[in-house]
Amino acid sequence: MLPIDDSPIVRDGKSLILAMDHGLEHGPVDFEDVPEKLDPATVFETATHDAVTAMAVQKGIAEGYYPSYEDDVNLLLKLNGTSNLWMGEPDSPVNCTVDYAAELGADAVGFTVYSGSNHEVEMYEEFRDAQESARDHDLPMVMWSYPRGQGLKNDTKPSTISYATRLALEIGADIAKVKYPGDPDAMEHACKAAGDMNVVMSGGSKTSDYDFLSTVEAAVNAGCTGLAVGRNVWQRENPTHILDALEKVIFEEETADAALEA
Ligand code: FBP
Repeated sequence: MLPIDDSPIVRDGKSLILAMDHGLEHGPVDFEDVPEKLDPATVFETATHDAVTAMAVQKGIAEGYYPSYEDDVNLLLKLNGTSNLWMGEPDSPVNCTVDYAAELGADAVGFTVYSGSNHEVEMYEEFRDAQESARDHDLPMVMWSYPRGQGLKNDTKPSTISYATRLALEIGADIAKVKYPGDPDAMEHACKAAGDMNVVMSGGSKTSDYDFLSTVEAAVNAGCTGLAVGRNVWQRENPTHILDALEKVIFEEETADAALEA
């Protein structure tokens, strides 16, 4: 872990990463209720909101759309990613090198690691290469730390999430992105297990404004330095409204109630 407070993807020690790699990870099904969002430019527009410190996308989306937004959006280039069509043990092929991410203008790189999968050994080796190359380019490494695989029956239980944050620190991530373990005490323990490394909560499938913001509030109070979110923002009719509220909860440390009243 290196100090990353000066990175553009961190503001006042916090991050709000807008993720849109779902077309690869889940397929176009995630855009069914918001068909206009199939056009990646619409989500880049959302990412120009002041609260968003970076947008996480795959290489092809960055190539096609980032040039029009490079003055207004910080790019977090996701280096690996897999489709939902793959039915084997969790794995995630490397689709982009750090060199090419840097060429595309990335401010940070992202990498999924499925610890516990039968493919863990290869994934750690791929992560090592990417992490060391990211160091050469002075790019922060955001790790989607998702323990998963046939040996793990429950991938959000407290001991799994604290293991996820700790192993991310150990293998050289600068920010770990993890699922919420269900309660604030478990989240607090997971943040402590990460030492001084930043931990951001993963957004998950769409819920109500209040449920979503209260979970974010709980995560921030527990020590999370922000959020990496996709569906809970761009699947909404009005992403600006939820981003206004997230800005209050994450950066101004307001309650979910206060943020929604404004
Ligand atoms: P969401 O906030 O929509 O859950 O997005 C976060 C994210 O990590 C995306 O980057 C990724 O596409 C997706 O979740 C993967 O989710 P999962 O592997 O749990 O289906």
